[in-house]
Amino acid sequence: MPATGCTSNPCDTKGTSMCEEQRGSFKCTCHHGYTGLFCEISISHCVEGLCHHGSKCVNLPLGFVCECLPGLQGRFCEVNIDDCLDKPCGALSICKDGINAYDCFCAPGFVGPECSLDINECVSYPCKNGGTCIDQPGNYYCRCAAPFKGINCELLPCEAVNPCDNGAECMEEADPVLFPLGFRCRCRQGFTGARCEINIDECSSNPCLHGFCYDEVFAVIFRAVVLNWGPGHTKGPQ
Ligand SMILES: [Ca+2]
Ligand SMILES: [Ca+2]
Repeated sequence: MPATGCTSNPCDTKGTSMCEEQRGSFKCTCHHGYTGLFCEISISHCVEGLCHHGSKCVNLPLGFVCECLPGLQGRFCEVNIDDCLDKPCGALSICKDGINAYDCFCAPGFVGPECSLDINECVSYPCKNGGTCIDQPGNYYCRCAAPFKGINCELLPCEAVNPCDNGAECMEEADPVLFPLGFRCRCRQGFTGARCEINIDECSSNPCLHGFCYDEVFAVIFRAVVLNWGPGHTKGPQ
């Protein structure tokens, strides 16, 4: 039986602002956000995907509100709060931001969910030839026994970095008293010093009698400039 008049309260109480009598019938005047003959239909402002990242959309008579999941903010929950801001993975490791979460990609030498655990590399005895292993954050250090060198004390002195200058030959020496560094340098002609780093000045003895002396790299070379060529003068070697 159709409703007649407003006396039977035909209009939806939530969506209706006023009921008008209309000659044996009625007219429901709706609040904003409601429609239908009885103002019983709520107009939905929420459409699929309006609130980001799966946050809940709550329909209101005059609009909507997004109830953001943790880690999100903004009117549409579109802002992903940076969970890596406080460097939870440590300064050396890489932090990848998630939603109210983060993933850590640990730098070499560290493990754990937040890369806070230092690997003790010394348990695998990386130092060779009697070297002492010292564990360090994210790394380790080998204190080598003489004469070995290298990151893992795996090299003889001459194998590490040639310690002799000017093309000198490096020779391993086993006597730790005479050669505490474990090597000596056999210098090329014209050089001296423990590492052959000194270029001998062959001109210092003034070998050129009547000319200029040029100190060169490998030998004494006399370049005499004969000023007075004649009897009584000796021509120097050229
Ligand atoms: Ca985040
Ligand atoms: Ca370590």
